[in-house]
Amino acid sequence: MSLALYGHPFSSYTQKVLIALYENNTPFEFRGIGPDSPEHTAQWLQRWPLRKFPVLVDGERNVVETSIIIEYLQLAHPGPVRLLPADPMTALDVRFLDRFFDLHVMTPGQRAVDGALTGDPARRDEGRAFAEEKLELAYTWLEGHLAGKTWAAGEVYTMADCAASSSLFYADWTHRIAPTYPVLRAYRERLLARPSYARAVNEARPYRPLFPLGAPDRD
Ligand SMILES: N[C@@H](CCC(=O)N[C@@H](CS)C(=O)NCC(=O)O)C(=O)O
Repeated sequence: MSLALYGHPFSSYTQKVLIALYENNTPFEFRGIGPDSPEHTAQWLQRWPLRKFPVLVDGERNVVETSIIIEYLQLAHPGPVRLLPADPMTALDVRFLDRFFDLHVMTPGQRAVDGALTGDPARRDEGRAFAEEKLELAYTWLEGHLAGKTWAAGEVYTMADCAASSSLFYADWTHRIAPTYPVLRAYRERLLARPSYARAVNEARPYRPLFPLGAPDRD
């Protein structure tokens, strides 16, 4: 059964799933959502009226929510890289960390982006202030958690690192990870050097002018 992914190359959650697909070299068709392909937008909305992307399509089946998509890929289209460990307790740690990056890094970052997208300076400032406060809490916790680890859950690359990649990428653009967090900065660099994520970042490069807070000249 052939796979298709509806999403946008510059979207953080789309990238989270692209990383999982690239890690295992899983064949799929990318169906970009945007003004250049209104047919994809219409199909996406029909498949998932809650208007969130990405959406994975496997034959007749629509799979939504990035963590579920990654777990689905491992169940239905497994490859050599296991993103969910076989040991249930280790898998629980991975799921917790995946939730951490989505809820405590991606969500505040999105709030800043959404505020800026309104075009209202007051909402832009409010979104940014919210993000800065929440991201500082997350950065502080991660600095301690990541000490002595290569990847989020230890020595093995997992789904948590897929979630970390794009959330920390855009979080740093929104509220810079200060030099006082050397462990977290080094982890972000390792994520960026991973070929699966480097590929996703390069594919999204042409869209950087879309970042409403202004894309910095790095990464
Ligand atoms: N919890 C969802 C979040 C998906 C999400 O927020 N996607 C963004 C794109 S990065 C989106 O659909 N934005 C459009 C909107 O919120 O209207 C997941 O993990 O798939």
